Amino acid sequence: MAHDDQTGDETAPDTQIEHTQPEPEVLPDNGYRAGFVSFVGRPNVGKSTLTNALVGEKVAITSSKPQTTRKAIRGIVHDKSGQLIIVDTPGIHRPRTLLGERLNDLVQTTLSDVDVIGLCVPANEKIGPGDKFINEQLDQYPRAKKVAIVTKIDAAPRPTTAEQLAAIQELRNWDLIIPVSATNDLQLDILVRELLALMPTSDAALYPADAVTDEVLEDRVAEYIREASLEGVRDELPHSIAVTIDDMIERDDKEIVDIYANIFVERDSQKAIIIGKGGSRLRDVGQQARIPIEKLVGKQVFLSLRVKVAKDWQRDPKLLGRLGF
Ligand SMILES: Nc1nc2c(ncn2[C@@H]2O[C@H](COP(=O)(O)OP(=O)(O)O)[C@@H](O)[C@H]2O)c(=O)[nH]1
Ligand SMILES: [Mg+2]
Repeated sequence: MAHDDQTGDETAPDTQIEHTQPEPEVLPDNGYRAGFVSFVGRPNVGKSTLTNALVGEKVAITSSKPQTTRKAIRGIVHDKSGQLIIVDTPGIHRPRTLLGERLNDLVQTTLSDVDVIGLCVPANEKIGPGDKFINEQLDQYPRAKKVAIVTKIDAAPRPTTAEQLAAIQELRNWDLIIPVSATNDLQLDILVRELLALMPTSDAALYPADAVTDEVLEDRVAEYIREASLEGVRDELPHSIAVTIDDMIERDDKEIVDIYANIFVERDSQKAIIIGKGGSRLRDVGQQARIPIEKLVGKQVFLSLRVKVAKDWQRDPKLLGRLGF
């Protein structure tokens, strides 16, 4: 209707054209910076938690289980002086399955492209062979600036953090060494400022001002379900879980979204564990997952979860493809 109102007004067409042009977020040459950073480090050092804390929204799922992160997920941090795109990767590890190999390839490609690599080492654990191995791998990416991030400083007494900072300094000639806590919001603003300072200057933002990730809605929903299903499972089972979404349908009244999802495991015995006695475990998974999903879609959600067996999918090229790897 607005369009009709404006017909006959001679100034209208020009005004309209101007409004459809994307407005440059900032002018060039004022020091605006934008670029990519990837956090690396052993499992459980807090890479995904840090990503979420900096983005201000849960874009990467976290858990104490290994291999929680399986994709390169981009989280976007907006600042008036620039834009930081964080690529959360599965991490560098020794591959044991075809899935493991694919994940390693993904990490390789990601790290070859980023502007900054941040090696995360927790304040409360001594630097070990695992940290040193990953640090040595970073020589393969000469293009990226290297930053050392001492994480979880809330969990260590000050002298311990100080010792860790000194120890990490011995590993290489870092562009920056910084202690932080993602859970207690310690020094995160400084981390953003310092990382931005290491980014290339840019004429404009790389992502729209309201974007927090480039992940599509369905993938984020699938990840929330996988996160809930990792809760309380042990041993090899976390590796065997994959989640796909068949459908997301808004009901006619627009109040409720029906989501149909599959939880894939590799063996019948695992299927029984996921479902639990009389379906009790699966119900818990659904309830847990619904909380972040409803927050994300902004509506009430009805979640239909089916557990299926895809035999040895981690080693099967065809199944890997079907499950999105
Ligand atoms: N005390 C404390 N715990 C943290 C912090 N960051 C992460 N964690 C915990 O460390 C565990 C692993 O975190 P996650 O981000 O999944 O590690 P990732 O495997 O490196 O991505 C989780 O249980 C987190 O809650 C932090 O700043 N302080
Ligand atoms: Mg992670």
